[in-house]
Amino acid sequence: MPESIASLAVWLVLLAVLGVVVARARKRRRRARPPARHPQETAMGAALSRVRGHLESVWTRPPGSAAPWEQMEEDLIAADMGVKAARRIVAAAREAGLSGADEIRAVVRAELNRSLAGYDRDLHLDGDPSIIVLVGVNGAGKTTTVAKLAHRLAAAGKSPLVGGADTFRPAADSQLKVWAERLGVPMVSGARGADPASVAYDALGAARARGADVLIVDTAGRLHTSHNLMEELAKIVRVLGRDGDRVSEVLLVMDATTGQSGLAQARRFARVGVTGVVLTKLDGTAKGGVVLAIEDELSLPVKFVGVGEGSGDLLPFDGPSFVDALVGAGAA
Ligand SMILES: Nc1nc2c(ncn2[C@@H]2O[C@H](COP(=O)(O)OP(=O)(O)OP(=O)(O)O)[C@@H](O)[C@H]2O)c(=O)[nH]1
Ligand SMILES: [Mg+2]
Repeated sequence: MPESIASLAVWLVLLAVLGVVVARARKRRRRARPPARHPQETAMGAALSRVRGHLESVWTRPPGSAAPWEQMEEDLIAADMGVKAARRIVAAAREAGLSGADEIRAVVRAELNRSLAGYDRDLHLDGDPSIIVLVGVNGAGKTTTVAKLAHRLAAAGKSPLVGGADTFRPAADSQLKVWAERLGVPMVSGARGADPASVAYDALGAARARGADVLIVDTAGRLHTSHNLMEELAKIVRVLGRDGDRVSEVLLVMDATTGQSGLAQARRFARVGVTGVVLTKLDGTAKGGVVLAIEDELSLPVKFVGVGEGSGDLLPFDGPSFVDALVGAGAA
């Protein structure tokens, strides 16, 4: 039937033309769309929305009204920046004799950037395998952060192995096992009550045997009476270095929702040789300013922040994105 073949051909040509037109329109629309914001900025922005709320009163006060220095200091302290950082920031704006909201914002931005500059925030992975140990008080988010780091490193093409050296808390190893299975990452753990340092050492042996390039060790958080937690952690780090290996990173996991009171606890971990901080639960707090207090008081870099309970909810900490999220993106 030549007639129906001809009409079929016409339809096919029409469809092809339509396809080209639609594709071109889509391309034009894509080009017109503003560039997507960096996901880190938006996640950080969402995580810090409550802290930002504290600062809104400074930016939104009526034009011509006196700069509310005391209120501003209170707001910064309420965001848990610590008295030192809050005073420093207010003094900088005050000394500059500023009154306009935008000028104050620019000075606050510059002061925050200055405070956060100069820290080494890289995750150092040296050694074969590289060794990362996570420490922190109970409930801070260590086990979850082990999983998040494993996920992150695996996504970057590394082959992590996780070691469950929390042999104190009931079900600690099953919590980590669930994560390991979900992420498809190998895990070595010990029986409840086993020596955590031996478990960590076995995990190192397993990592070497399997050719894993990063070992991430989870530890207990609870202070228990028969052992001293700090002794236990120091022993883990010591034993991991027994055969000439070096622990690349000892990351102190801190819960942002505990704000300033977490600092006193954190100081006790100093003797374990902490190299950096992971600040968790930044998504659920108005106290994200504690990053400044941590760096002021502990002289430790915040290397990562946790912004949720999922394996992808760990962001490398970046000073300028944090400042943008806090005071809004803009000049200066
Ligand atoms: N919203 C939110 N929740 C988190 C984050 N990190 C961890 N959590 C939650 O905090 C709770 C405690 O986390 P864990 O990882 O078990 O904490 P831990 O430090 O290992 O606790 P212990 O082993 O008991 O010392 C869990 O419910 C986690 O899902 C985060 O960044 N944001
Ligand atoms: Mg745990």
